[in-house]
Parts: sequence; C-alpha cells; structure tokens
Amino acid sequence: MVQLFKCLLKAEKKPIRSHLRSAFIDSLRLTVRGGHGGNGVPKYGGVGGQGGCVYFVAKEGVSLRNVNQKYKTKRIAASSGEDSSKVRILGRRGVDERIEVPVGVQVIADGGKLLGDLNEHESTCIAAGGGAGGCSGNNFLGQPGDQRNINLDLKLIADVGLVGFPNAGKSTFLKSISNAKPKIAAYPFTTIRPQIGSVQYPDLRQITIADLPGLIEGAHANIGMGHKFLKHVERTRLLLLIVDIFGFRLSVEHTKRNCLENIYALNKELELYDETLLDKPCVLLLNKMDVQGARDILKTIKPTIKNLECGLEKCPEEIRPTKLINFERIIPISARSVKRIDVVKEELRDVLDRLAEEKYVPDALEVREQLRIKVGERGPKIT
Ligand SMILES: Nc1nc2c(ncn2[C@@H]2O[C@H](COP(=O)(O)OP(=O)(O)OP(=O)(O)O)[C@@H](O)[C@H]2O)c(=O)[nH]1
Ligand SMILES: [Mg+2]
Repeated sequence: MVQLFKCLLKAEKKPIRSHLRSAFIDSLRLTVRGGHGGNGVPKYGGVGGQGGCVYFVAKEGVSLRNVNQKYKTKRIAASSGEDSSKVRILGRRGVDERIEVPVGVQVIADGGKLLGDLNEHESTCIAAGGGAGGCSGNNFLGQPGDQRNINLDLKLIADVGLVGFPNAGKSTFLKSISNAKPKIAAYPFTTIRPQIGSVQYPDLRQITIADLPGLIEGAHANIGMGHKFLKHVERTRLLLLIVDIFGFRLSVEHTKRNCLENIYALNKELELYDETLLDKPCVLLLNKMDVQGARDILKTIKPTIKNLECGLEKCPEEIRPTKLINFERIIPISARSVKRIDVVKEELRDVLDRLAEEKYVPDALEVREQLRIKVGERGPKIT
C-alpha cells in the first residue's frame, strides 16, 4: 500500500514534457515595484537617495518567453535609495531594474490604462517609479515606490496579416512567397501560433507577412481559438484574406460554407472583433485554383465577389455582416503550385507603397490634382 502511494506521488511530480509547453507567449502578467526612497538626516539637512525604477526597453530578437523564464516569480522590484548619512549627505539613488521585451509590446496597468506602447526598437516605458528620498518636504522619511500589476501584451508588427479559415492554405501561401517554413497539413488548426515571414524583392525591399492560426465561425464568441490571435492583425497595414475556392467545413457537425459564404463569414468575424479593421486596405486571395472544377466555381461567383452587396440577401443571417469589406483586388491563386504568387507579390508592394505615400504626403491626391491643373487641360491626367 505504502509502495502504491509512493508510486502515485512520484507520478504526480513528473515534470511537464518541455515540447508540450507553448514556445510562443503573447501576454504576460507581472507585479512591478519601484524602490523605496532612502531616509534623510534632519540634523545635517541630508537627503535620502531616490528609489530605483522598473522600466521596459523594446529590443529586436527578444521574446516574452525570455522574460517569463528570467522572472519566474513574476515579481520585479528595483532597489531602494541609500539613506543619507554623516559621510554621504546625499544618499545614492537605488539601482533601476531594466527589462528587455520584444518590439510590439504594450504595457497595460490593471484597469486598462496604457502605460506604454513599445513599437520601436529601443523605445522605453517606466512601469513603476521609485519613491522620493527623505528631505525637509517629507519629514526626512523616504517614500515608497509605485507598485502595480501590469500586463505585457504583445501585438506582432508586420506589414501584412493573413486571415482565413483553417485549411484555406495560409501557411502554404506564406511558404511560397516568403522565406518562412511553416508547418502545412491537411487538417484544421495546423498553425497554432503566429509566424512571420519576410518577402524579399530584387531591389532588396522587404515586406513582412504574419501567418495566423485559422479563424472559425463564431470566433467572436470565443469558439476555437476565439479572437485571441486577431489582435495581431491590428498593427498590420494590409489585410490579406485567403479563402478556399471550394469552401470549408470544420467538421460533420458544422455547416458547409461555400467560398462566397466564407468571405461573408470572415467579414463578419472581423467586424465583430473590431469594426475599424474593415477600414484597412484588403486584398482577397481565392486559393486552390489548381484543382479541377475551380475555374467553373470562379465563373459563377465572380460577379457577386466583385459586388458583395448584391449577394447579401442570399447570405445566411448568422454570417451576414452589416459593414462590408472593400477589396483592393481579388486574385485567384494556387499556393501549392506557386501559381500567380508573383502577381500577389507585386500587388502587396503596390498597396503598401501607396499607403506609405499617403502617410507621408497626407494630401497626395490634392497635390496630384493641383499639378494636373498647372500642366493645363492638355496635360495628361496624373493618377
Ligand atoms: N490543391 C491545393 N491544395 C492546397 C493549396 N494550398 C494549400 N493546399 C493544401 O491545403 C491544406 C491546408 O494547407 P495549410 O497551408 O496548412 O492551411 P492553413 O490555412 O495554414 O491551415 P491552418 O494552419 O490549419 O489554419 C494542405 O494539405 C495543403 O497542401 C493549393 O493551392 N492547392
Ligand atoms: Mg497554417
């Protein structure tokens, strides 16, 4: 009997196999505390040193997993300021606690207050300030530092975000266009964590594409992986929707959705997550065009895809969006046989360049129009 208990206890102690632990962490909760201020000496008017502070620095190549492993207790405190003394009238400042985090992290305090948005390399944010040193203003008593619970929320920064239902071919597409080597398989939810691929152009221009785990219908109600990963498209400049031309069915219990219905359903999920995502420029890819019968399907649905509004009536109510997405371009492709991938590559670059131009020259359209007027009626229309 004793042996049996010993065996059971041993079995419970077994460590979790490391390969089962998730390698990708995109949020982390920590408690941070600034150092206490040192006390002053009233007799000599001595001032205590200020407590150190806890601050974050964004660094390329760092992951939240590093932070998770380094601070196992999830409590981070900076050191206290030195007390003032006869030999050192001004006490030394406490040592700061510097924590390196990946670029794209948002530091959010309890209650939702955004303390910092670290979206550039080397950008910093103080999460907990140190307490003031003791001086005449506070009776020569050092003050406690700030203490708060914070959430580090990582939102990937990529130029393009791939959005689609499982099995649509997102990872296959990423593999065919970029240097990334994602896992590809014929079952849903092959991709379980976001991955970024880099697309290289002959003139050395680079753009980044984020492959995200597949969305499913009802993700807004936290079905499947829910909207957990949609936060990563918030910071992409362009959405790349990808649908299987033959439609998708998650399992026998789910309704089979044809290609058109998939587009409406994706539109609806994006709308339910954050309506402003629909204002981002968006390109639609119709995938698996190499399979027999794809061309016929394309022929029948083409007019409706071009004008989504006219198909709304036939769209089932549960996936009918209220605000329609606007596609910059619709491109039928075959990700597996790398057909028309070069067209997508050029289109992505064109749209991103246009966006950059509009960002740095806010009145780009007006400037063009004025130039046209200056050149006169005989001049060509600059578009
Ligand atoms: N015939 C054909 N099959 C494709 C094409 N693109 C992808 N597939 C296949 O579709 C299946 C799913 O591809 P993935 O790239 O893993 O799909 P995904 O969208 O990343 O799926 P999740 O990661 O589960 O969301 C695989 O068996 C691919 O080989 C294509 O253009 N033509
Ligand atoms: Mg995938």
